[in-house]
Amino acid sequence: MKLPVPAGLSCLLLLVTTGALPAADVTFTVRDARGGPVADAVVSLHPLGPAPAPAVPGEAVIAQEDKEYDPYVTPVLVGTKVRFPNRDSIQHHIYSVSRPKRFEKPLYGGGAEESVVFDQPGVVVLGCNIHDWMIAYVVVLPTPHFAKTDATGRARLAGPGAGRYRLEIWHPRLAKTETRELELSAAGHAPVAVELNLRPDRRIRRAPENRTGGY
Ligand SMILES: [Cu+2]
Repeated sequence: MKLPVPAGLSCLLLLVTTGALPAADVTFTVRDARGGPVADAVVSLHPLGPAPAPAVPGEAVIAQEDKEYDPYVTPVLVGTKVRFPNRDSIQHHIYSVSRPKRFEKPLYGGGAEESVVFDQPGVVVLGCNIHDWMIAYVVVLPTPHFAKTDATGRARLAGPGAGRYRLEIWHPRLAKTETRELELSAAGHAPVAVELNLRPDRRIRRAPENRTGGY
């Protein structure tokens, strides 16, 4: 090799020889048809080979703050408990009519918290009975290998290890989840570039702030 060996590579070689090679990360760049960055896209890897040991679901938080849900999109592993703290001084009323999880958390006030366990895979849309513009998505996945793109359209997924995977890409403005196959080597994968044909943004904008009512 003519080039000097980077410090990271020699470290990698050491790990190979000890058999403790960590799974390499996979990076994604998601753009729309005009080349603009796409935030809030969920990328997930589903093994096509033997099923790995089941992962243990953790917890996630979707706050109600300043009369919005935060975050807008939350990918979780099946079985994850999502907490819904109300950080406003007013009441909200969370509901979902989505098939994977129909539920309702009637009016509860600031400082209070409810929670829901999402036990079926699929996309769950959250609304608020009081504030029409409040919307959030819980993307419930049967795999722990997922990531969400940031404002620059980038996501980094902690590598699940070598093997063949189905890559799924979901976004609120996609008509249908996109899929493709991805073969990961022990060294990971070259950065994956994805272009999405998104539907127009029909998100309801929040009501003006000059209302004098109690909401
Ligand atoms: Cu609300």
